[in-house]
Amino acid sequence: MNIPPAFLAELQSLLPPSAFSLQPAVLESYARDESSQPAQTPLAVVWPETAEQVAAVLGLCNRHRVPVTARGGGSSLEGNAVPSPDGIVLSLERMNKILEVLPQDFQCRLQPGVIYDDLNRRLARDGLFFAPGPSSGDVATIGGMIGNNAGGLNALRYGVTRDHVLRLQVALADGSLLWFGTRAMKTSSGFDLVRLMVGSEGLLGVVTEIVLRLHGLPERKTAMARFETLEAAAQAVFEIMSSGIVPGALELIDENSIAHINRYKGWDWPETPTLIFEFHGAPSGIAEEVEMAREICAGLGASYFEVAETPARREQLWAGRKEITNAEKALYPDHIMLKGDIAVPLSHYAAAVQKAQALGEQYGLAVSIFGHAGDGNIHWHTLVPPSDAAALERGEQAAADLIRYALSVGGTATAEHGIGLAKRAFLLEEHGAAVEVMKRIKQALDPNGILNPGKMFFDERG
Ligand code: LAC
Ligand code: ZN
Repeated sequence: MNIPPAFLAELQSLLPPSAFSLQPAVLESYARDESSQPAQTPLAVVWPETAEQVAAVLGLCNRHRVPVTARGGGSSLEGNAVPSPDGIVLSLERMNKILEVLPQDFQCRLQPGVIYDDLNRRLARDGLFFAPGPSSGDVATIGGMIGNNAGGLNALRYGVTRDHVLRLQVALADGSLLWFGTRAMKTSSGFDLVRLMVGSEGLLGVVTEIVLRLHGLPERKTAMARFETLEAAAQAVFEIMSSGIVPGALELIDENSIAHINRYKGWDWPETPTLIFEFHGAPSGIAEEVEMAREICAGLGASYFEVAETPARREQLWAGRKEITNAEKALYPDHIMLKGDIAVPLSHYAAAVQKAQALGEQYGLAVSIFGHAGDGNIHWHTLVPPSDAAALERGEQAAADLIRYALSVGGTATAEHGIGLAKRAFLLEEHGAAVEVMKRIKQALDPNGILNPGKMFFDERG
């Protein structure tokens, strides 16, 4: 479909020519995200620079019933940022200013297109950080993290994105622009519209300004332990979390994930189940926690326990962990990546890891298992060649089985990557009749269904 002429004429009168493009090569570069979901070429890409422009573009789309998909860094993994059919992309990447840092309030105010790592480089000057720690922090924007309620490596101790958002300025589908929330550290005033927006995947409005809650940068120590079996590593996670330690990070990486890291980086880490820890706090507390973790790991037969003694070694351990998905994509560029991003209550974690492994065997698939173990969050990946229809079907079935297992023990189908296109089948399974309440909220805020239609719910117009 071509862009409707009346819509284009109004867009041209609303924005300067530098703020949008219809060029095929540009449109093509916004047609996908980091998932294996099919690309969808948008009718136009728009780069607003102010909140008022965002609101005006939404109002225009609403009048012309043109779907609009808001986009941050495009690092989403479930098709969340793939444009809706016959729609435009609203890229927030030019709204990338940190407007204010308020060290005494442990807060900052910023635009949605600020990249996670850029924000933390600036905040470090004031001894602060925004904690969640997505692996894609070099690309992910704060607006995109809010859209998907992103987690990450440090969510275990500090909470996910949702736990850090105090105030949001939001453009609604009707073109209005308003503020939700408060800068106070607590409130019991009214419905929590901030939390409603966080994780709404661009279906309820577009965030144009943000006030975040920050933490002081802690002292930290990174450690690594290697185990003979995945079962022992998973049990160590459970015992460490049960011991009362609250690590800054506690990550599990299976032998297949390590093999991918090695091939991608040219490293030779032993290919055996591994945990990476970060301990945060006062130096004396950290030393005690390191020893407790060392003992627990030894009790479970860990063959190796290393405390990273230099910043370079610490960086290396985390670089390996953060690049697992990039490594898989680089090593298997033409393959389809099927994923589970489940989380389960902690008491089910060790069993869930075993289930994830067993499903690979049962379906004859090479799987990699890693993730934010302390959160009970498992990333399960399998890569299949697109030409192998049978493997694709087995992969989809195995991923679905894992998700259904997570749901059966009180867990979730998507811990931190959102529903997007890929996990729509599980919304109803997870929430039942509550999905009707979600749809009523969607209907109230976006009656014409222009905001990222086709995502989250199966029905084309939300
Ligand atoms: C990670 C992404 C896949 O944790 O969430 O690396
Ligand atoms: Zn993750």
